[in-house]
Amino acid sequence: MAKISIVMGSDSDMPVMAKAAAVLDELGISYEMRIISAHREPNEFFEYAKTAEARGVKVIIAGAGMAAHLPGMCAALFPLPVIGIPMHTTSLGGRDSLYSIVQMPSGIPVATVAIGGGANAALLAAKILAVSDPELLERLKMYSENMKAQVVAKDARLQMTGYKGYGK
Ligand code: RP5
Repeated sequence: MAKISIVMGSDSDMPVMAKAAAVLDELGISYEMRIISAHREPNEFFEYAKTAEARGVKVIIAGAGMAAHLPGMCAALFPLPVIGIPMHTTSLGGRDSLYSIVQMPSGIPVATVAIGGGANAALLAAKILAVSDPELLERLKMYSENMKAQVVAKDARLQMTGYKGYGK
């Protein structure tokens, strides 16, 4: 049973939402992934969000762009945590998405990550699950250790090569 639901308003959001899925894959967390538009198919959206709890979903990661109502409407209908990912947009640089998602009225929170922040949305969802899952918590600690090791290795390389020989 999927504990996390990844939902996006359009397949144009996929490059960002794929980053969230990749992190969950790496951490061994089951998830469902859906394309559902709150604006273009409101009845299907309502059904999805109203039944998520009964399907066993514990956290929803919702990504949307422009007048991005999908995360907020998930939070209105789903009683557990919702994490919102604002998409970058060409017209307003993603500020439209960010403000639409982050400026929720009191009582209906959406934990909003950075514009295009797919990986952090997945990590936040994993940390929420880890509150009651000690094995997942250990995997998250290992994830952090691996990140640290990568920075240490990069610095060691820089010390060896100097900036001119560092390359990429
Ligand atoms: C939103 O409108 C979607 O989340 C997407 O970011 C944006 C544009 O959708 P498309 O026109 O690319 O389908 O609902």
